Amino acid sequence: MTERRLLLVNGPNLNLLGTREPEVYGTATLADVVQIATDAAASRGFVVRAVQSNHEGVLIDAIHAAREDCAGIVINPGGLTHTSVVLRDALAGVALSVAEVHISDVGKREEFRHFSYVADVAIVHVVGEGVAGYAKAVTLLVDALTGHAEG
Ligand code: CA2
Repeated sequence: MTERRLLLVNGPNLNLLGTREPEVYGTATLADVVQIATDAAASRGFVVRAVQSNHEGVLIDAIHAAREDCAGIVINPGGLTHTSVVLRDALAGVALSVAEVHISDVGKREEFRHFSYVADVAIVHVVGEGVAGYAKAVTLLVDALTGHAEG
């Protein structure tokens, strides 16, 4: 592993965090999410580069660029989780370790949220733990990258 950097990817509509649907997504903002992930990474000597976009191609370009200088990717693909073969192909194509995180418990919501195109290209899955789940995803991914044993 050459770089101690993670790419944090947040997909469509996650820029709205903290503005609507607090009963589903809580009251934290996207800026709070970036800080939570950054703090969790820093405690293990990693830095975070964060991207959020409502445009699939922007996310894919950021994932491709991560090949150059990132050790892994933490991603909440938003609704693209359930629809996007191209996002999945991008993640598989860069061959970096991936952590998938969802704020809500998608398995207990509508049927269409139960399937994830990303799930089987990710080595870490954190679902339904609110925005704290981003810290857990970062920690589990860094542990996997650095060979830290589960305990
Ligand atoms: O639970 C999650 O993190 C999701 O990835 C969030 C997506 C949803 O489509 C997935 O099924 C589960 C939606 C993100 C939209 O976030 C909003 C936040 C506040 C207000 C409106 C949308």
